[in-house]
Amino acid sequence: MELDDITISRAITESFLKDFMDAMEVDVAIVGAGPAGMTAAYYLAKNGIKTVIFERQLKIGGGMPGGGMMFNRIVVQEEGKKLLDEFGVETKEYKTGYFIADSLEATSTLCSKAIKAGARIFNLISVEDVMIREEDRITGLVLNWSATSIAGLHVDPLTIRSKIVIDATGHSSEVCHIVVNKIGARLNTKTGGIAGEKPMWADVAESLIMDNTNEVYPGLLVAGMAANAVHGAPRMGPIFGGMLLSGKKAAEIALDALSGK
Ligand code: 48F
Repeated sequence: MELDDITISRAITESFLKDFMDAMEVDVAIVGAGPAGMTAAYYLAKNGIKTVIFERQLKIGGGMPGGGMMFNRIVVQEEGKKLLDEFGVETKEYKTGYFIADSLEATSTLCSKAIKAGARIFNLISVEDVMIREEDRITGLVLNWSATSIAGLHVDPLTIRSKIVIDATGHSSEVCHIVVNKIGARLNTKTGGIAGEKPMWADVAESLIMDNTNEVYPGLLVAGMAANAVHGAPRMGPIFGGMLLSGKKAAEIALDALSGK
């Protein structure tokens, strides 16, 4: 068979645009394809929820593939290991209660599980704003190609509608910052603002993250490191159980909200 370059170009363009158009009205839009965002996407999609992730970078995984200081391994505790077992990621016990996994296997498996469950991941797209409608509810996201801001181009964005948004942007908790900075909103945190993350303390950080995974503003949930950053809890470094469990919890909160519970 003789290959036609234009057919290849048409296949890519048509297929991408079909999926992108479909992503313009979703149940849950997740910002950030790190471990928390991809775990949330997996559990949502598995439950039949129309889910999309927008990721700024070319690569997926956020801080996971880099492991600890570029040593591409992650550590999880017993609870996190259970999720890695469910995903089919191999772990080895290092010492009692400390399990080690290959960060590339964990990242690629999570991504594959989320996509195969039905979630769509769009990389190279940055969320630069939110859409707010009646009753001050977050109702969607404003997107632009990451390349436009990298190149400093003045290009207007496009918008998608979503019943629920999850801020899974990690340390920067960017969606929450947009909401606070642009509309001076009070978040569902102790201070009403973004408390900011505290210095590294894995034990405390991992124990607080589940409580910190919540709805911080109508229609806006926080998951992963963004949850600790917004609520003023410590960072935890290369232990990833909390990221996975927080992503799962965010999915459960969204599922309850979508079913009217
Ligand atoms: O940072 P990230 O991995 O967040 P996470 O899922 O996990 C945190 C850990 O990696 C680690 C840690 C705990 O062990 O402390 O840092 O909470 O992934 C966040 C993703 O969000 C993307 C960013 O590129 C990264 O891949 N992101 C951030 N802001 C935006 C964004 C944005 N405005 N639009 C699109 N993507």
